[in-house]
Amino acid sequence: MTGSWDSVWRQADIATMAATGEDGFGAIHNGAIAIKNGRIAWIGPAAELPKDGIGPHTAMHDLNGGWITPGLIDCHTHLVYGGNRAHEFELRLNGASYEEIARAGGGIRSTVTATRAASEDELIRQGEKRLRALLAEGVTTIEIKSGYGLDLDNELKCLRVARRLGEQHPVRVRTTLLAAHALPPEYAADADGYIDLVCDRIIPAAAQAGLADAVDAFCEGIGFTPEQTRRVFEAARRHNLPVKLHAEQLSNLGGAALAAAFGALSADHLEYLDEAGVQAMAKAGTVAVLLPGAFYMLRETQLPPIDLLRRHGVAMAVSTDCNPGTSPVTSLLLMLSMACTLFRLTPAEALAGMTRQAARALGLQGEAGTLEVGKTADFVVWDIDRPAALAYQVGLNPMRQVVFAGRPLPR
Ligand code: DI6
Ligand code: FE
Repeated sequence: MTGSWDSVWRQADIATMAATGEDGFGAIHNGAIAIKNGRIAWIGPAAELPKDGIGPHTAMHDLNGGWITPGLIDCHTHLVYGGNRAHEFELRLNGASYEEIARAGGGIRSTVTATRAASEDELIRQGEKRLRALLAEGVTTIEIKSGYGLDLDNELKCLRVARRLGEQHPVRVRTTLLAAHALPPEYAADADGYIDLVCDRIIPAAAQAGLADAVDAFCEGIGFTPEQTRRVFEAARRHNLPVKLHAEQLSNLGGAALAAAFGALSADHLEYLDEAGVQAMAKAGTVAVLLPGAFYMLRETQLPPIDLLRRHGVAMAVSTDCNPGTSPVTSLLLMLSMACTLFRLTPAEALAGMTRQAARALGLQGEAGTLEVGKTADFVVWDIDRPAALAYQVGLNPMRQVVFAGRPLPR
């Protein structure tokens, strides 16, 4: 033992989410967590806590019940954007489909107009309202995509906003460049020309500025073809950036298998994924990111192939997809509930989906997502009597305390 611990948290049950033990939560009953330099230095049953780690300056936190989970990870969001699309929500409820609205120039493109018009400070102000809502439910790591700028300056602007949000709030931000999200109006008849711009200018500039941690694309009839997606992935590879993909959301173009062929961190949505795609993902270790908020908002009826994913051992993550069109959602706890009710995940699978598996979807599995020695001390104390209660009670926020990188946050 080199010096004493900075703090100890004890008298609570802990869902480490580490071992896939029998209960799926890796539970430690009446546990303790010791922190040194922002990392977990010891974790286990409180009765076994080594006494020699406790010194005169160790802050002792006695929790008197409740459960501790890893800080939640929202691994797929489009949190930075201008305006909103409540009007389209209304149109859809009056009978228009998402695809019809997109083809008529609405949809993503209307958000592009509002995002381009907004300054960085305005985007911060709008984004931080959504971010605060997520943090209030225990999110300590979030992925934020660009994808509403769709030109060099505006894509970089959105990535800078995402980075700044991470500097100004107690949250770890991973940024993803999603320039291949939709066709900007100035390239309306020239998708390949736009992909040239993405590959030759936007990806290199984002990589050089250190603004992107990964690259994503929307492979879909209303997005980009597999061939165009492949070009985006090749450009990402040239710049040593890992890839992810919006795949098989509205139709099956084989996007997930393509992503897997590039060793993608994740393939996301996946309602129309087939068994060949599942097998390719299993082989590559690509995480399936499930987005029940978009499924719900689009009143989708085709379920992602959960049983196939399970059977082939593909890791399943769960996220908000926070975006103005198909998932204006800023509650990860609601997604936990919906992953159970709509997708029939067990509470343990769903919670793993926003902790251990979400960390994998971001390439952060060595750092976050589980409570284990050496990992960053990001965790949440909840006023619940079993972890399933997080998915069961809708609209009641049982969060008591967040610890981020070892620091207790004010509530
Ligand atoms: N799939 C989605 O669900 C979001 N983007 C995507 O590629 C929707 C984005 C939007 O409608 O603004
Ligand atoms: Fe998305």
